[in-house]
Amino acid sequence: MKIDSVKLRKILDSRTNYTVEVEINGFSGKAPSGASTGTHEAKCFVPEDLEGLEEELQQLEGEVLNQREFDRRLRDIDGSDDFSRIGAVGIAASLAFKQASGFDHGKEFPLPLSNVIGGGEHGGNTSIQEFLVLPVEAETFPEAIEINRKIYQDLKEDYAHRIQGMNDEGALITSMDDEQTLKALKKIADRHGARIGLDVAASEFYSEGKYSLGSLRQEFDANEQLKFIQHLIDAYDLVYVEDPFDQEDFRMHAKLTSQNPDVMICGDDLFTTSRDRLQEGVDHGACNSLIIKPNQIGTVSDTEDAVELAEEEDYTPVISHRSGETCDSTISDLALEWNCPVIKAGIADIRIAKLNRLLKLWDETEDREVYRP
Ligand code: 2PG
Ligand code: MG
Repeated sequence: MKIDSVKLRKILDSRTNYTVEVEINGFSGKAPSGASTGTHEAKCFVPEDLEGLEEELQQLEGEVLNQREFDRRLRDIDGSDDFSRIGAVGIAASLAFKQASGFDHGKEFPLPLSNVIGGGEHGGNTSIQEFLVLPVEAETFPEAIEINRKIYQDLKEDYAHRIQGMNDEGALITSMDDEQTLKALKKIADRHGARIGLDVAASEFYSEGKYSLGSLRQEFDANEQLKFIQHLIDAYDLVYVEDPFDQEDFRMHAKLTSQNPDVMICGDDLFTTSRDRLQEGVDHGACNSLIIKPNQIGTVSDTEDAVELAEEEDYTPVISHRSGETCDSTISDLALEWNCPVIKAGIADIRIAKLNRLLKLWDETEDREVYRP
């Protein structure tokens, strides 16, 4: 694709922090940001000299490049391994380039995995970061959205007396602890034929060999944490567990995976959308699923490399928003292009941009189907 124009600007994100928008040939890409970030993630900050960087990127005007070549040039301009010079400009530019060059949509739609109650780094009283629902019985994408919407609405009605607000991802903050939350959610999820998932985000409460679950007043070593997670899987029939252990602990992730071959055990902070980290996971037998976040690795083509390895190794790719978001919905298009069976994108606030994009694509696609686990 020929690059005719490049523009950069500072815009607001869902946390009222600044982030970066890049426009290429009039197509926009906006950088999201994480709160519970993995140590191996690409850097994602707003660089001070945006005007200077705009001039640098405008040097590319007139060139004809494909996505991989463009992403390579971004890395050359940045000059570091992890975008520590140009920060959020990298992913915003890469997404804008993808938007400008277009998508090759498939026909299999992802199931929405929706965060309905939250805690941890995103705000809330539970130690576990996200209590998610997966509408496993949905036969269409709109039906899947309807199930998750009803669960969220039912929670608001049935537990009105326990709800204290909404967190960074639009998930409900309640006065319940982790197990009370699971009990409450199980009742409602069962009513709608959905199953429950968790993003434990365990690195956020791990230090020096101990997992400190403040809300349950418990401190576990790695084996006790394994027992605790196994208890939650069994007691609440969990379908999905993300980051149950520290981000460097491939071995414990492997143990849990071998104990639960039918549960999606997913690595987020563990893999950081890196093909190399995923390969390490494959070698250890750690997890059978991975989170796909383009800004975690820094470009669209590096993200695609991780998706490709996931496909080869039979790991389920779960494409995902960040807790700091914009109305950019590129991940919805990428989910269809890359056949991701699941999209983790919240159910409320600005996150609806991604869901509404998929509703529109559903409407416009013939012979479409939604993923059935
Ligand atoms: C996660 C994400 C998105 P953050 O941990 O999976 O839910 O949160 O963007 O804060 O890393
Ligand atoms: Mg996570």
